[in-house]
Order: sequence, then C-alpha cells, then structure tokens
Amino acid sequence: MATKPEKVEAVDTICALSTALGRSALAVIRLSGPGSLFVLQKMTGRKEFHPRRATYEVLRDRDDSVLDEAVVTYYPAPNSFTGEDMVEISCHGNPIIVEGILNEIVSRETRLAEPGEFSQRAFVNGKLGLQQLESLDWILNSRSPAGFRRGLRAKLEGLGAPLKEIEAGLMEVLGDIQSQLDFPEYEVGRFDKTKLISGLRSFKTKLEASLGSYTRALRTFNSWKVVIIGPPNSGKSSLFNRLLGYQRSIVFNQAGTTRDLVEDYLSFEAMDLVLVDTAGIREANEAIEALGIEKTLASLKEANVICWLTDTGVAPPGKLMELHADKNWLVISSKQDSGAPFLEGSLGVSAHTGEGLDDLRKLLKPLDQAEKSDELGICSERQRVHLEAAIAHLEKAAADIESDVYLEIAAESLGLAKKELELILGEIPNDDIIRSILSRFCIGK
Ligand SMILES: Nc1nc2c(ncn2[C@@H]2O[C@H](COP(=O)(O)OP(=O)(O)OP(=O)(O)O)[C@@H](O)[C@H]2O)c(=O)[nH]1
Ligand SMILES: [Mg+2]
Repeated sequence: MATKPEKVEAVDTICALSTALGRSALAVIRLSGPGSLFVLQKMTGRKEFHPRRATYEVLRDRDDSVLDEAVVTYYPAPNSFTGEDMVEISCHGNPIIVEGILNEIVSRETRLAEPGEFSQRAFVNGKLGLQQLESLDWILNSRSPAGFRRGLRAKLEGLGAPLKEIEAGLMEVLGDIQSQLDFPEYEVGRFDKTKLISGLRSFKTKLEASLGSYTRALRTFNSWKVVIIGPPNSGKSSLFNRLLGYQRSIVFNQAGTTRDLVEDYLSFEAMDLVLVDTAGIREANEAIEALGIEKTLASLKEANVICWLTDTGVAPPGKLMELHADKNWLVISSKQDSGAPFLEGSLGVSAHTGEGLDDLRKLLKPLDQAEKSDELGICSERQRVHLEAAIAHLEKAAADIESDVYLEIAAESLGLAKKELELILGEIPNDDIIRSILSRFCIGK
C-alpha cells in the first residue's frame, strides 16, 4: 500500500529566486525552513506577521541601508508549499535588487537552494505526491498548451480515479479466476472465458490509448521543430524571415545562398516552435554546398514538420517523402505574388506580400489534441515504463486464460499488472526516482 514519505525536520533554511532571472516588474524570492521568519523580522524590523497575509515592507540590510520595498507574506508550517515555515518576498524585478536581497538573506544563516529543493521538501513533508512532483515538470517546462494542460490535470485530479477503475476491474477478473480454481465443478457454467478475455483486452486498449497520447504529448513537450526545405532560390530564407518578423537569414537572388542550418524560435499562440532554414537541395556545384545539403537532409530526422517550398510547381521528391513518411509534410507554393506556378494541392504563399501566411501558421500549430476526460494522462518516462509493463502482463494473462490450463499463471500476471499500475501512482517510491525527477527542476522550484 501507499508508503507516505516520512516527515523529516529541515535542519537549515534555504532561499532562492523563484521567478526567472532578468528584468521584470516583479521578482519573487522564497525562503523555506525554521529560520525564515527570523530573517524576515530582521530585514523588516517588524516582529509580528499575520499568517498568509501580504504586507508592504521596506527591506533593509544589517547596515540599515534600504534594499528595496516589497510585499512579503509569511506562511507558518505546515500550511505552506514545502510544509515548513516559508516566506515569500515580491520585490522589484531588477537582478541587482534581487542579488542584494539574496546576499542579505544568505548572510543570516540561510543558504541558496539546490535545483528542485523546495519541491523535494514538499515531497518529504507529504505536501506533494510523487506523481504530482512529476506533473510539475510538465506544468513548468511544456512548450505547448497541450503539455501544460496534461501536467495541470495530472496535478489537480491525479491519475488515481481512472487507475483505480482499471484496478477494480482487474480485481473482479482475479476473483472470477480464483473461484474457478477453487471450485471448478461448482462454478462450471459461470466462468465465461470469452467475457474475461474481452474484458482484459478492453483494459489493455485503454492503457494503450494512454500510452499513445503520452507519446504524442511528448512531441509537444519540447519545441515543435519545423524545417523548411526545397530547391535553391525557392524563397525558403525569405519565408523564414517573414515568419520570424526580422531578417535572420541572408536572402539573395542566387541559388545556393544559404549554406548552413539557421535556427530560431518562433512564438505564437503561447507555443514555441523551432524554425529551421536550410540549404536548397540540388546536385551541388561545390563541396561546401554539398556539405550544406547533407546537413539539410540530416536535419529532417529531428523535424516534426517538413515544409517543402517550391517556386516552380515541383512536388517533393518521392524518395525523401518515403524516407520521412512519419513526419508531417506541408507542401507550399512560394512567390504567388509574382505569378509563380501553383502546385495542385499545396498552400500558396508569398513572403513578400504575406499572402497565405495566416493559413500557414494555422497548419504549423503543433498537434494540440484534447485528452479524453477518463484518459490516464501519464507524464513521465517512469510512468510510461510501468504502463508498458502492465500492458504486457495483461496481454499475457489474456493469452493464458485462452489456453485454460494456465489459469494460475494468468492470475499471477494479473497481479503483476495491478502492481505496475500501483507503481505509476508512486506508491513505492525510492530515492533514485526522486533524484531523477528533481534533476529536471530549476533553482527556486
Ligand atoms: N516575388 C517574390 N520573390 C520572392 C519571394 N520570396 C523570395 N523571393 C525572391 O527569391 C529570391 C531567393 O530568395 P531566398 O529567400 O534567398 O531563397 P532560398 O530558397 O533561401 O534560396 P537558397 O538559400 O539559395 O536555397 C530572392 O531574390 C527573393 O527576393 C516572394 O514571395 N515573392
Ligand atoms: Mg536561403
């Protein structure tokens, strides 16, 4: 059953900037540990703080010099994110101010937190479950709304309900098998083999659907890579620049201008795409151009979307499409303002006038598939491994039931499948798992 992590008294107080480092209106600094309130009292000169009530304060160092004005909140243990005494300071978002405040805090028996240390303390104090800890990675680091929603849903709703439903179904099947094993004569007629097998296969299908949706979601967790390829001079760099909104690549009326891969981020509708401009594909005239074309072709392995751009109505080479049949292909006819040929079935655009670019942006939008509400929205490789193992055990159990003689073995496989599902919820966490999850967190989280 669930083993709650033991509560461990924190021996020290940690602090960190919890917002991104850089210039902004506000920056949030957090402290966690037994000395948090003491540091706050010293820096504000105020003795009493009402729990969880934000107050305006002027922060000073030990020489009484003003560090900044800030809004501070004190969260006494155990009602805080980490379960320890915590303080949150919202100061002005200038890195110089942030550094001054952090220096003052660490001079008062507080140290800078390690990456993920706040979350680790929350986990140790039972404030966050393992699976919630994993969902934070998706909430904080996803590059698409779909990924972020997956993380948020896993954190708010947990995987418990859909998993428990499957587990309950497995228990029922196990019960039927046990009765058949214990009272074979009595249960004759009631043991419906076909029904059991189809029940198991339907659980398996459900789990496979979750696995599929996780694989798709993974592709949107990281930035979606869109690679623009095509013959030389077809207008790839012009389109690339137009989408980015500035002159990132050199544009020139001569075939073979772009030699290297040119990459940049393109943000729209809260998504980050990596857009890649490439060397035009043709029989190269020079060795250096051949190297560029080699790079173009190699870059396709990493692509999520391949845009084939043509200004002569030429379709993408069949061999290339075959080689990358697993990618999303977009065929685009360029230079439509100048009467360039339009390839049937393609999208017509003009980098000069902007024609067709809104449609192109819509097509570039990463797969943003909504999950079904009863779907098991797993969000870590650890969970995926257990899900795959559960699927394998279920398939084995179904096969064993099919060949009657192996009912005991089928029961064993079902037990193993159930155990794997329990492991997804992190009911038996170990230190290595926690360490590997936290290693993906940044300082201040
Ligand atoms: N009329 C018109 N000309 C365009 C358009 N897009 C590009 N061009 C012109 O086509 C020529 C080649 O443009 P590039 O963007 O450098 O083409 P490219 O495909 O990157 O070429 P390589 O890097 O050599 O493979 C330039 O003279 C551009 O001004 C367009 O939408 N309309
Ligand atoms: Mg170019």
